[in-house]
Amino acid sequence: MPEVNDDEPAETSAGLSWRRGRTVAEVAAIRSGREALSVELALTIYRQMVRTRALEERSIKMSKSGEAYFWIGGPGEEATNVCLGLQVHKGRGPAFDYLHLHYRNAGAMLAMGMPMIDHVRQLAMRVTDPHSRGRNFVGHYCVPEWNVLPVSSVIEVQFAQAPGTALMQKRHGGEGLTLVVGGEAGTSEGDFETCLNWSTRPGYQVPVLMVVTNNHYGISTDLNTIRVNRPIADRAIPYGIEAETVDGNDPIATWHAIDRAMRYCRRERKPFLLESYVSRLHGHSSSSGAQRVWDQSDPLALFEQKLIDDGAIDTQTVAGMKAEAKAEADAAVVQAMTEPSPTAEDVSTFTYAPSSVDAVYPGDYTDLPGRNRFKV
Ligand SMILES: Cc1ncc(C[n+]2csc(CCOP(=O)(O)OP(=O)(O)O)c2C)c(N)n1
Repeated sequence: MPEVNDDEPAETSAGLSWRRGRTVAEVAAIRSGREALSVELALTIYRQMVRTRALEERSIKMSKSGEAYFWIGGPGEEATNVCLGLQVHKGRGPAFDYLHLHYRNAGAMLAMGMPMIDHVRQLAMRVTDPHSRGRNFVGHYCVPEWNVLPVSSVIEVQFAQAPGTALMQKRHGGEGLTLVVGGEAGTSEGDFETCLNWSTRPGYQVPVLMVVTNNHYGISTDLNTIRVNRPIADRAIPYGIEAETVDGNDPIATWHAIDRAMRYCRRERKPFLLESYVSRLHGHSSSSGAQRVWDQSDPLALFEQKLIDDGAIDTQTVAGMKAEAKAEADAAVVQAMTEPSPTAEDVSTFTYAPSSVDAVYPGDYTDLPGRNRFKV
């Protein structure tokens, strides 16, 4: 299984082409405190962060221009998302990781290899949207081939579901883990406690990696008004769960924190809680205006400056990479807007998966329950 998900060929990337003209031998690694990443990996992460930001900014523009009616996403969470997506073991079935995501995880999905256009198709509500056929909110991904379970708008339910896939993985054997992601406000819901509890039952500890992206706000509610001033990660203590906090705006620290947490879950077959402190650079969603917030740290700008200062990249290459990402996002929008919308006829299509053991809806269920039964 690949250690890093990076499906695109390196030679098509403006981010790597600059090396043809110069050597990076003198820049051995990019450091943050005691931790470091190879230049190669740091540039891969940076490029995926640039692509994610370009997609998010284009998505916000779509919501403001009327090409889409609602936006929610993760500008400010790129470092955490990309480091997650690159380290997921993607595939179908219990040998691979299961993902119960949040609605701010575009960066993780792009890093795993999702084409930008599939995000745009959902945002623009096109029937070509492979996640929901144009029926769900943006960022509500579903990819059976990669064990990405449908994202729920109802926050935190993913935390109640996660121990289920993890239990199945533990029974199956191997190193597959279950990744579940959610915001800090959602941890006030009982579903979060359910995850802590059901992942630690005596004799049934399961490999769930809980990632809480703490952006300090639940829509407009300040975290300090709803919780004692303690890390969410401390909630692991009474359950005996291993936990860590990390500066989610620092991709180097975040990469290693995720690496440690994933190794622990894969090998020990036990849960881990990682709290990642992130920024919220465009407010909650388009419903609150999605204006750029300027008083929060920008993980992309910070990492970019570090790479430049350390001599790993130059400003010209940065500009090229950004232009390439913007063009990729623009092309995705142009293409998606030519594609058809869903029709009334397929409202009920794919409501339930076919099931040979379902007595109520056997076979391929494609209609509403009892629709014809009560017709006179
Ligand atoms: C069960 C439930 N309650 C309330 C909402 C409305 N709601 C949508 S997003 C949100 C805030 C969630 O905040 P947080 O968990 O910190 O995640 P963030 O959006 O900040 O990433 C709320 C309350 C919801 N979707 N589901």
